[in-house]
Amino acid sequence: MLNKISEILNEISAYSTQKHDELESFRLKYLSKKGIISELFEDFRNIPPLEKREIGQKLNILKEKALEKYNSLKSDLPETAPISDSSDLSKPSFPFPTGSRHPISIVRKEIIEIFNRIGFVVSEGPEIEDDNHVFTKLNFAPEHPARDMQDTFYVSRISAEDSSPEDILLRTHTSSVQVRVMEGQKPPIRTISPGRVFRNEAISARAHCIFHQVEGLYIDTNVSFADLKQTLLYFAREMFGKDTEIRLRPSYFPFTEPSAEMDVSCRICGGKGCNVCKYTGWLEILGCGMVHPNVLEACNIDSKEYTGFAFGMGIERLTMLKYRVNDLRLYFENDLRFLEQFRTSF
Ligand code: 2U9
Repeated sequence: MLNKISEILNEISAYSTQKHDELESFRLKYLSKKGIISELFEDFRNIPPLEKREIGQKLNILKEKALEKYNSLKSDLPETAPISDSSDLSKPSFPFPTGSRHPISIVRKEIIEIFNRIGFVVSEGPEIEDDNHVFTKLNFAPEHPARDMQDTFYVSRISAEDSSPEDILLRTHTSSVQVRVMEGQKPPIRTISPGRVFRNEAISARAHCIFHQVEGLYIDTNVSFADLKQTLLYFAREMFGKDTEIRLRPSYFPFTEPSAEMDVSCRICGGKGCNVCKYTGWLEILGCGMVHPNVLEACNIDSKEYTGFAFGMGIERLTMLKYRVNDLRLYFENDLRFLEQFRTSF
């Protein structure tokens, strides 16, 4: 027993570590209830009485030395990150801030879904266009003011004086997309074209040089003004509520004849008159009409066999009416205080 004790004493005095887990192994090996020193104390019971005194003293010294060693190594251990009592590692992490949809995207999606339900399919086309698809085939006279540099952004213009079908420009409406659909497809055609358009306007609360439109086109045999009216009544009621009324006022566009502008009953005052509808009870939301025969013919569609209706609306204006936004510039400024107000589930 005495030999064993001195052997263990040597082991302990030679031992060194700077690692937490190794020191814990040291404690378990020598100092725990099932450790070597406890075992020796167990064996001590069977020692003959005459030897007990000496062996007992040595055993106590061994235990003291082991404890001393353990405490001094522990105090020299490097610091580790404390695990605070309050930290709960099963807690969910901080929520990541998620974005929200832009109000223009929300309203564009709503318009598309309404027309999808009655068979209109989305068509898209280039933002950089030629004069032919934006103006000439849409029955704009050669000297029409919309072609003017003051209204249209030209990328390249062949003649300084006159416009040419090859002039390259930023589209001023998405009707150009529908001209391309008509060129490549035979009726029946039922399509809507959402997209960005560009007009050389001074930026203000009510106008911007970039904005978004949805234009619609329906061409088939026997399409009448009554079809146009009923389609737009359906749209207005889906968009603004089932009690909404519409009215059509005569208007003029080069690409439609007859042409009209459509108002919806003001949903803020229910038609009684308020400052939003300027005390008229009505809000203008879109332009429309029967496709001009010249447009059909320019796109190789026989205007004696086919007729069609078309309509166009500005998404910014519809979004202003729906969410009561009073300054168009808010849509382009990316101010989170504005954008975060439009939370949707899609
Ligand atoms: C083809 C033929 C005709 C589309 C139409 C309007 C009337 C209209 C404006 C509303 C506000 C544009 O954003 S806005 O400035 N649009 O009033 N658009 S009819 O007519 C077409 C389209 C395609 C081939």
